[in-house]
Amino acid sequence: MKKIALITGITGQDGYYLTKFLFKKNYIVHGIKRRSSTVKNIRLDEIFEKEKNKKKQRFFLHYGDMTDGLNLNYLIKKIQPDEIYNLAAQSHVQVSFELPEYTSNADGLGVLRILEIIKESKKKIKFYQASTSEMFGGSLPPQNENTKFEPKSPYGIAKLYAYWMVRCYRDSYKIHASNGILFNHESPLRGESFITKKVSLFVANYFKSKSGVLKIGNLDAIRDWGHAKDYVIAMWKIMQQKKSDDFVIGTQTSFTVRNFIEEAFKIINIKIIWKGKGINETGLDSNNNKKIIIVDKKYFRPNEVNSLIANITKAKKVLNWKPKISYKKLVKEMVLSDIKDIKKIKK
Ligand code: NAP
Ligand code: G4F
Repeated sequence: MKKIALITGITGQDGYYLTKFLFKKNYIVHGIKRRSSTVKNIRLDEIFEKEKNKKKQRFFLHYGDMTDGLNLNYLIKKIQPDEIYNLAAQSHVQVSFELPEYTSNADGLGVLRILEIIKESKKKIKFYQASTSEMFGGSLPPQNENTKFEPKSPYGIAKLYAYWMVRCYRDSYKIHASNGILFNHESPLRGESFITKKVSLFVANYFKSKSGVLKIGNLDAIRDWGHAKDYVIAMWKIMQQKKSDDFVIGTQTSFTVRNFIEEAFKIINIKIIWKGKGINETGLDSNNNKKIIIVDKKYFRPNEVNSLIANITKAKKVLNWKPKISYKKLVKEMVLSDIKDIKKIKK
């Protein structure tokens, strides 16, 4: 019997990679997507194309929303999944300061809604929650499963609520429910308002046009950046454990936003020269001294998480998981993919 997976947030970055991975493992995949005024799902287009001519359908999409309990109840009862991967979230930290109530509803209460449905289900359904290193917030790195949580954003706090609900339902009702506490992971499919994609897109455009200015926030923030393709394997491995549990997933490497920018420009053979300090800092193209990076207050957050670096000792030991794609490879893949996309549009 093929296993049935239900993925919320299937239209997101991780949804794409997880769907592809679960097909390899012979799953039937159902996904929940939100209604929107456009029909395009750029990330899912490729999967649609490949799946549409298959004799036996193994890919199904349903309208739904994490804020709509009735709908979630209807879908889970109808689909009867073996595993639910809850990837749906308002996932942008800065946006969560502008939409704190909505973020809490979708990212926090949304998880409670699904756990309640699982609790009442006759079928045993396993649950994976997309928890985040953002929950560590102000706690000093390296962070592992025992590090104190000190979230600094409405997003981090909503996710922490969800994290504890998962633990509560696991302990109280013996539900197989796990938290994957994932550190930042990126790919060519990353949303365009996250820093890595914002930079790779700018670099690709600059390569083509030799013009433009990149407006940026905190250059000194430190992140542990991995590749989404590696991280969805960890999600699946967490789900396959006999006993549900919580795991930190990252690379154990760390780089600043400044370093990410330098590394991305290196791909197109440009060295960045930094001038000035703080809000007045700028980045120049060393070939022509053109100012191509400026700091803009608009991108500073009301409260910043300065440094996130994973300690993945437990994941290595229990899951036998470690990342395969290096930081340098990730940056290169993102920049080259954006250059290729620009060329396609120009054709
Ligand atoms: P993403 O690209 O932003 O995707 C989020 C997905 O959630 C999209 O499919 C989005 O739909 C959907 N969504 C948003 N609000 C929803 C709602 N109210 N109801 C139903 N669906 C909703 O995020 P990602 O990078 O793939 O991350 C996946 C999950 O892991 C998220 O929960 C994120 O918070 C968490 N996480 C991510 C990272 C990371 O570095 N990527 C690290 C730790 C944890 P639309 O396409 O319609 O917007
Ligand atoms: O790319 P970011 O927006 O990611 P952030 O805030 O770390 O959150 C991501 O990772 C979390 C896991 O730790 C996820 F849970 C979450 O869903 C999301 O995927 O920003 C990274 C850093 C921040 O310190 C930010 O202040 O880059 C800094 N930054 C500097 N300039 C900027 C910018 N971030 C963005 N988005 N845009 C800027 O212009």
